[in-house]
Amino acid sequence: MNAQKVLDDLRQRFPGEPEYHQAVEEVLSTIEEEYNKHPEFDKANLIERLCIPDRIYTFRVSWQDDSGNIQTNMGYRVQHNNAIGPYKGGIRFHASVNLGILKFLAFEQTFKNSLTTLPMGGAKGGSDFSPRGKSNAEVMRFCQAFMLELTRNIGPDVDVPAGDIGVGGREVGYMFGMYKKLTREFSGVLTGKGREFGGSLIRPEATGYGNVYFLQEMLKTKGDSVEGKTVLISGAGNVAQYTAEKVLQLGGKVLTMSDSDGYIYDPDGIDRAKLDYIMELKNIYRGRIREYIDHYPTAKYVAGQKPWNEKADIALPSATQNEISEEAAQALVNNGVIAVSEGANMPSTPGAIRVFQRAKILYAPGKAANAGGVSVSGLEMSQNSERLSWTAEEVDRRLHIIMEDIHANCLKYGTEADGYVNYVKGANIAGFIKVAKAMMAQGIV
Ligand code: NDP
Ligand code: 2IT
Repeated sequence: MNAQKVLDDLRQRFPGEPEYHQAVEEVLSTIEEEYNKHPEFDKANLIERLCIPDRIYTFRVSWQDDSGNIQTNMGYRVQHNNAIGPYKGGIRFHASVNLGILKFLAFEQTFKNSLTTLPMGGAKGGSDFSPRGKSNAEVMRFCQAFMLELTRNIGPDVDVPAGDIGVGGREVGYMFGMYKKLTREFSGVLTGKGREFGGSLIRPEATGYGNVYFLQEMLKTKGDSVEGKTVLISGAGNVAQYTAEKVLQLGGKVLTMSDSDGYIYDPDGIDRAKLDYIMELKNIYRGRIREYIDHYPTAKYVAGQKPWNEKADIALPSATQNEISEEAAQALVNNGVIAVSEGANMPSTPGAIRVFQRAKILYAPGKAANAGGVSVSGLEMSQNSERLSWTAEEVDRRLHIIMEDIHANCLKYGTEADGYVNYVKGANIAGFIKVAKAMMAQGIV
């Protein structure tokens, strides 16, 4: 394959989807050499079949708001690839959602899920509906209307959705309820369910914990650890919260958290009590991060900015895609950052990645570092299948092993001649090889 040619062709066939093109470009540029070692791949046009989703469902979602108005949103499910297992991936509810963003996420998910060592294909879905500012009743009606359509396209052995931005335990619960009502079947069709109805222990914590376990593995290669390190975290949602929790448990100091309006910087560190406050603020009251400084006035709130200009040892972006620009990456490097590990999906722009790699700092892409979330989703599927539930210790132990395994695979395929580990290359090649072999074995389908 000629990566540039494939990419030009995809850009032409699918215009107006910059995030999808960005994700594909990153993967193709790193797997090209490995791919071309296998002429049989090209003969089977594996690359196009791997880049273009198996199928995409698009539907209108109509629902009634509390004032009696009828609202419409768009709903999508991108089933990208099921060569190694049922389609699997989250659902995102956010005003910014469009098909190109979901195609990038489903593409990334395919490689990520391959890395987890578990049998899961890649998918992503969502809607341009934003739960922000909506009542519980409105969120429930929307989730029900969304599931009314999606039901036909998913199933415990077909496609198993979960949460992502704007979709947490509350939304998964409402969607699960509607699926159950429509199909009269109690099955493990969604992951991230409540503990009382098949949810796995440690699933809420898994993405954040997993990212910090991955960070620990990277630091270990330098004989270093999280203890005593200062840490910048972006976001204040599910991933950010449990990332902060694990950093604190390991003796790190969390300086920042954020939302789409701005960030807070606490020079004394966000300790356990302060994190409890943030969890209550975000998860129960659904408040804004700026409210933090009303409670902790020694902290500052910076409106309209991201935290990357602050000085710290480690950065853990945990909000959204393209949240670290090339300039922000340069600021982090100038301030002496030693490691960047991505809790979010594709938070670093291509320019930012180049800055990190040129500076030869430890840099882990989301498809490796945030794979803990979907890994525990896979473990939730296993528990649902055997109608048993494992202890928190057991799930955490397995999560730990999976993150170590992903790290080892990155080293295997990403270590360069001078010893620098290119985790992007390592993750992409390791994820690719497994899917490619499965696709080759299954013929042209
Ligand atoms: P949440 O909805 O719980 O939290 C998202 C956080 O990011 C909020 O603080 C939100 O702020 C902020 N945010 C969202 N969109 C934007 C934006 N466009 N600009 C700036 N800030 C934004 O989502 P999660 O914590 O679940 O997801 C965070 C990231 O982690 C995403 O990239 C997701 O794809 C990824 N991820 C999630 C996994 C999971 O299991 N949940 C697994 C693997 C990756 P605000 O409230 O202002 O919108
Ligand atoms: O991006 C992700 O890996 C997720 N949002 C979690 C997907 C899942 O199926 O648990």
